[in-house]
Amino acid sequence: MAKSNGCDKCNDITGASTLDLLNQDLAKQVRTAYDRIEDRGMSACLFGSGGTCCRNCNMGPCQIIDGVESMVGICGATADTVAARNFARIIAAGTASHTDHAREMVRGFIATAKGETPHEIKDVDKLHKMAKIFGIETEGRDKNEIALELGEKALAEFGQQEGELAMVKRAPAKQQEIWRKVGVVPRGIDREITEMMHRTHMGVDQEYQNIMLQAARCALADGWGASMLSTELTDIMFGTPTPKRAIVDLGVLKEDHVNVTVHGHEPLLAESLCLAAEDEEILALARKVGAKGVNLAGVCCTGNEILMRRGIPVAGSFIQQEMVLATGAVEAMVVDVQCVMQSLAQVVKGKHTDIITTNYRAKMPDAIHIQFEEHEAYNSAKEILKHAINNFKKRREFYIPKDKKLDVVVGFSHETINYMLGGRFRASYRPLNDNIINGRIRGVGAIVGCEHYKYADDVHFKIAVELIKNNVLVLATGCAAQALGRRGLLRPEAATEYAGDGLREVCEAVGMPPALHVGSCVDNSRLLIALTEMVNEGGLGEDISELPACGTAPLYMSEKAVAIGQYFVSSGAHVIFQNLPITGAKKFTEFIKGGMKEVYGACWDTEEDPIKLAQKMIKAIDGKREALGINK
Ligand code: CUV
Ligand code: SF4
Repeated sequence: MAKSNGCDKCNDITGASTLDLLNQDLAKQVRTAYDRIEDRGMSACLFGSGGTCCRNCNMGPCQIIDGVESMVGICGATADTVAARNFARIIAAGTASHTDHAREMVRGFIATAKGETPHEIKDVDKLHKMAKIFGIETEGRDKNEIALELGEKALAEFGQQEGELAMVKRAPAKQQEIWRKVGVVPRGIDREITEMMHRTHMGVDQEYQNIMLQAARCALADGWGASMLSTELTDIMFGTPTPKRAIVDLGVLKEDHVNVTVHGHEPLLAESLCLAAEDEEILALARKVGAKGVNLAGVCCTGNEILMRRGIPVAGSFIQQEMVLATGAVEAMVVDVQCVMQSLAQVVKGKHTDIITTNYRAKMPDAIHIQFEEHEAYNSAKEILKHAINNFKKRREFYIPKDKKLDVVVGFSHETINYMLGGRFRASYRPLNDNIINGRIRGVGAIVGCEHYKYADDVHFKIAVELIKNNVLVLATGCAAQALGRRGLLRPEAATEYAGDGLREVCEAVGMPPALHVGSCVDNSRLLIALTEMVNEGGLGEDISELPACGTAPLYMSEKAVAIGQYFVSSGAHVIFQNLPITGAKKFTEFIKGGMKEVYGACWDTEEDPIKLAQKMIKAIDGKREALGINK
């Protein structure tokens, strides 16, 4: 890594271990996103950044300047149309990613119900709850039979053409009414994505408000459809997360073990690797090459999935994926889909590490491909691990940062939050609502999404501390949650160290951290349910838009984060990002940041400065408190 790189730049964002690693000779040759941004020598295109570059047809590409008559598109498209189309396509791509992930999970779920995988139906309680939502008879039926019917009904939701997605009716009644009135209830998951792509084709929908109606429907198909299906069925199969201690740090790699890092998103592969890593044959092979065993560690959202359910440590988040490999201590990085940098294969050049792609949908030059077969999950996983074990003896120079391992408490599914606050005998959100009403807790702030190279300081940490200090309970997912973990905010002690008096009191009484790790990106659907339960518990208004709650994905990188943001806004939750690609279109920006509020009771906002962003969140929360008459 280049000298200047890092040290000041990724100092805070990636934590002390990264800094330690960067100072080692072996890491200095590795090139990362931080180096590449410096080497590019040009800044991002203003049209692209502002959302007004259109290449939707071959008369263009057209760069549009708002308000300059000669600078509309060749077809006459205005800045507002182009920015809306681009924004909507980001949402469609994000939704498609969650959808394709969810589809694989549902297929794995069906295979599991049929007894064709090494997994089993673990959470029968949740199975029954979901069966009820999907109108499936449970009385006197075997769990696998129920699961099979649930899986098939879930799979049908992707290709459904008419009607409403089943889980829409989980939302607060008033929210559903709004959606029906404006016509944005998702009909079928794939249909909404396809229609979005069609409507943004050249010469179709050219009214930004109308484009955004479909964008909302598409995003809702993600939040209340694809993502929620993925979360719930994954929970039923692999267990609903419960609180557990774990570690998030580069230092989780082990000198005397075969280190296998799992990176990507779909936990079918990762769960199979977890099972296979305990296999006697695998352990024997590991011992034969002189290792004590196989050490699995997660990266990105796959990391979150196995962290939440199994307490498997996380080696690094998105922006650290190259640094994990820079240690020279990883035998294989096993990847599936999403958020995998193409640079990984270059980072390991000359090292013994293999990048193993495992999914036919996602291959990379210079990586090794071992197809993960879901019907042969266990054997596929063993084959992958055997490959890694063979690399162990080839390990040469390596460096694992030591003694900086940070403890975290994770596993806060919405059921857990329920149980934790409500107690053993009456799991409920009542105590949370009561604490919000009596003012001990000011409100709820969600910090979700990715990280990227752009900001030197730890944006997530600063926002979280500002919120916690002001008695806002933080719920976190994705790489943002890992970032908070690296900075110590996912420990119960953090309440004593950082929280305002009211929040501290509540956290100390229950023994919970002031920032709760709720899961991966698809698990943002847990937040939709948590918010809904708060509404249903009473005392805080009739729908999500009345709750003292606000969300942010400050360092968003992925298109998925925009889809998530939009489904929160369309569900009534105010969302603030650091920036959005809309600035080149004035009326569209006004609509996104204001007009949308009249439709959904919530809108988007942007703020670059992390502290000011947090203060905006607090202001939004206070506004809701005021309206509820509880802002004493
Ligand atoms: Ni799905 S989407 S960088 S791994 S959170 Fe991490 Fe989370 Fe963003 Fe990707
Ligand atoms: Fe240009 Fe219109 Fe074609 Fe877009 S659709 S590239 S604005 S001509």
